[in-house]
Amino acid sequence: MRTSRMRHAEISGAGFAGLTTAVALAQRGWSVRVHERGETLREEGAGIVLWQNSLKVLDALGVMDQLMAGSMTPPYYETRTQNIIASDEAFEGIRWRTMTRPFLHSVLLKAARAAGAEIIPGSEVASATEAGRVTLAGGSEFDANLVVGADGVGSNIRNSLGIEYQRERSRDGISRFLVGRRKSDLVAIEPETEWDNVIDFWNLEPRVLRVLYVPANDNELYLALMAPAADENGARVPIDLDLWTSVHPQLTPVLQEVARKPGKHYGYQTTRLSEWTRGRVALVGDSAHAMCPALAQGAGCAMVNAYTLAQIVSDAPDADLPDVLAEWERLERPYTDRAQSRSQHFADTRDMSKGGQFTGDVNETALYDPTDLHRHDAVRAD
Ligand code: FAD
Ligand code: 5PR
Repeated sequence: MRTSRMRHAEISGAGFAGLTTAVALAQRGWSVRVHERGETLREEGAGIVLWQNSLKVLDALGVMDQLMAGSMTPPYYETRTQNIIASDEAFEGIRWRTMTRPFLHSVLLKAARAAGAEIIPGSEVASATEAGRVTLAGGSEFDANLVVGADGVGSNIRNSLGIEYQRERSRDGISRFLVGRRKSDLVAIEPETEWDNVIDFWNLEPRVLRVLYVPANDNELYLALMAPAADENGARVPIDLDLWTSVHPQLTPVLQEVARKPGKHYGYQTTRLSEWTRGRVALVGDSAHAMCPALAQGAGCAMVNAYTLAQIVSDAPDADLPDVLAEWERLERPYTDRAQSRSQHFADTRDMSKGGQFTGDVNETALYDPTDLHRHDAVRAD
């Protein structure tokens, strides 16, 4: 129930960014309405990896038990180049989970509803003003204390406010599939590799055709097939089965299942905005910071920023909200900027094929704890 003292948020987009914002705000006493352009509330797409930074958010939202029940932590994250093991990473001290995207979406959707958020499918937001008014494609208008543009890389909210951005495209792209695990169909690979691992199969010579093999739960397997966008056969969906099995024969049974599926080859891109906030509007997720998938942190950063946004606005009086949003960007954005740059670097150089990439500053994003109230003490003191 909305009371006069309750602050109200209008959110555009029920993806991972919008739903995380909705849960975190509603749990802090906001009235929340989420507009989702799609006619149904579900997540397209295949699998996802979450690291400690976003798992801390899910802990704080109180959904970790549910998440654990439908996700897994593979024993190793292995990199193979031309079928020779380049590294085997167990991530001592860093939590990580693999799962399907529809599963993560269902966990967040349920939590948003339980927290009292109203979620409206088939509702497209056309524009927003810095004073906090959103206009739907059908013409209805709503006023809010806070407007959140969680409407993805093509963000209407961002574009209607005239926020400028640069976009960089990378040469490679990826097609993503969910198939059955079928572990017993896969021949043992040498030396002694378990099919429960994440295995990043890089093939660079004579042609760049990479398969990222990610077990998502007991029954489902996420496969990401990477090829340069300019390679017509490599990037084709449905896939060219003969081509992919000639390079990755040990994956034949799962590639046969992939070959029966429709899909789309996605180009990588990085977008950098002049600002993430304008007046009472904040952008979060791919609308603000689309990144290459190399670090598997696009959704992770989206969830972290959604959570810290909800936290900072809830702690501040309404009159200060525009300033508080600017402060949120000042404090949180540098971490995301660095994640974008590192991810783009790996995408541009294909250096992940060397293995051993998860060291030193590369792990900054994964190790970031958005629930630590002292995390910015040094920055604030500046
Ligand atoms: P989106 O998921 O795009 O959601 C936006 C939502 O808004 C959609 O539901 C859309 O229908 C809705 N919408 C759009 N416009 C409007 C409108 N005008 N009105 C109302 N609703 C609207 N990240 C990870 O953390 N780990 C990974 O392993 C990982 N793997 C990836 C692999 C690939 C190949 C790619 C391309 C990305 C990967 N990412 C990964 C990144 C991750 O998918 C995205 O960063 C994340 O999904 C962004 O979430 P979002 O909610 O900001 O945007
Ligand atoms: N990690 C993950 C992923 O899905 C991709 C990459 C890395 C989990 C691609 O989809 O390097 O592109 C990558």
